[in-house]
Amino acid sequence: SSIEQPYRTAYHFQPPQNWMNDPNGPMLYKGVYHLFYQHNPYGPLWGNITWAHSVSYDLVNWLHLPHALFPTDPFDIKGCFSGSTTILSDGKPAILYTGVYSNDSQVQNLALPKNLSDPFLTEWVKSPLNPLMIPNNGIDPKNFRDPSTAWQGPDGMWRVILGGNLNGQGTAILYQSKDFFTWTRSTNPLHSSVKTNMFECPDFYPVSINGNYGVDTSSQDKFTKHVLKASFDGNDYYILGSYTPQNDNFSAENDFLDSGFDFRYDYGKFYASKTFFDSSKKRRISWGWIAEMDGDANAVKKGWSGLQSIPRSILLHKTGKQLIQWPIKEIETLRARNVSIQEKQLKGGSVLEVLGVTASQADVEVSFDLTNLKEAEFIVPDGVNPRALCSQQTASFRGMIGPFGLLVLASQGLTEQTAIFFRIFKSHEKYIVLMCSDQSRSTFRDGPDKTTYGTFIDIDPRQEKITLRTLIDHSVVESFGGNGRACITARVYPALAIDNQAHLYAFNNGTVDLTISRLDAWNMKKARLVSANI
Ligand code: DQQ
Repeated sequence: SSIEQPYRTAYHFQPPQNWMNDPNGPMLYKGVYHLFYQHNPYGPLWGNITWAHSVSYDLVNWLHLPHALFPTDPFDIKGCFSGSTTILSDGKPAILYTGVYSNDSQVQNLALPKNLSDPFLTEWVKSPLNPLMIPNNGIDPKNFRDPSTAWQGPDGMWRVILGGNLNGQGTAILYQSKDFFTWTRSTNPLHSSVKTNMFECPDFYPVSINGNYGVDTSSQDKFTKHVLKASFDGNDYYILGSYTPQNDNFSAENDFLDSGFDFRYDYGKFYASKTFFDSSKKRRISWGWIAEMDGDANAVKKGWSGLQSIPRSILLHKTGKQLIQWPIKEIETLRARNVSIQEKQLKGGSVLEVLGVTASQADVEVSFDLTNLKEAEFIVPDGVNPRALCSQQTASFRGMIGPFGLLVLASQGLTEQTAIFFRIFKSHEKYIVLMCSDQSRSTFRDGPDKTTYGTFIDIDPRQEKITLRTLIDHSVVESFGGNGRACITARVYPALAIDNQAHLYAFNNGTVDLTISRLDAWNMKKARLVSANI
């Protein structure tokens, strides 16, 4: 079956078949992790949007349950769109989700567990009071969706945001409620942006300043900043700021995409993500949807579409200026045989094969030591688009310091390869680190989108090593550069480099030599994803 399904993943979350998009309502409830997701039960393309439901004890192995919400009522007949869960004051969970009327008008609805003594909360009941929020006063009825997890202010009132088009601006619309049933729209939205006319799947939560732990959405902790994430133009962008619950003022440090502030959870293929607070391990975890890039006809052929990212822990970086993300610890339980390389020189223009690992299903960590920074090429980074720079200067474009990094899902002889690499430049007073994920040679097939991705990372290479962690899983490559300061996820569809025909290399296509201070690669075991027999 792996020959017929070379792109099916081994340790990423996937439904047994058919279409999946946004993660919905992730939560931990009484020791069980829940993940709901946007799903088409009847086919591999978007449609018939239903909330599918899976549960786990470790966020790695999953049990697929019967679907939780079907589009069967007038207030959701055209789809049960995205939404979130909130653990209410009495400890009971509630779903807020978007329903679409037959005329495409969008509203927000509530659903509650049917039986709280069912440990998996299999059945959900839509509230007889639905819909609870309807588009009014300047809101475009077709762009009013995706309620966030709600949070409680010091006054005991619940707050929730949803994404909307308000007078042509992307807006995080704010609602308040005493009892979670009756919701009143606040006069002022939490945030509006002229950079887009719509926010999808907004998320709003505190992150601890100088703390190595996550914070509950309703926390009154003073040593926090707030993150506002919004999905638009195919990316998940975030901004930081300070939030005052007394007047619901979110004072953002900048707007989305202000010059110098292109902050994204991921600079590759990653969308409509959602976080939740894991109270058992005091961490905030994000899930994101990783779509296909191989066209509808091939999705129909293989019978499925869409992955979820490996769940990531999210923290504020010690500079306070950006977030850092890292694959949850539990994923390491899948690590099998380990190959390790230490203090190995990688001469300019050389390639080193990492042998002894199943390179189609692996976890790789590498750190590079650069000694001769003086040779770095000069660049004036202002106004330079890092993604465009990565597509011009691909992995085969010889530089001074770099490109160096990994060649993953590579075929024998390197006809096919996905290159994740760095280049170091110098500008007037500092060094500039560029991270790229180059898919241009990922397959010799013509169909797939082979867009190259890239970003600058705020690292001083004089102070620290350049590190890369890459999770490789058949048709997805998730890379974490600079200890989680920049993430790039890519979908790839190799024709040769599949299963045990895949190879892994470290490479240095710069002129200056460097040293691999350490490289560890692990075969990854298959996660158990099974369907409940109900
Ligand atoms: N997907 C959902 C919407 C959301 C969009 C529909 C984002 O609720 O805005 O499947 O991918």
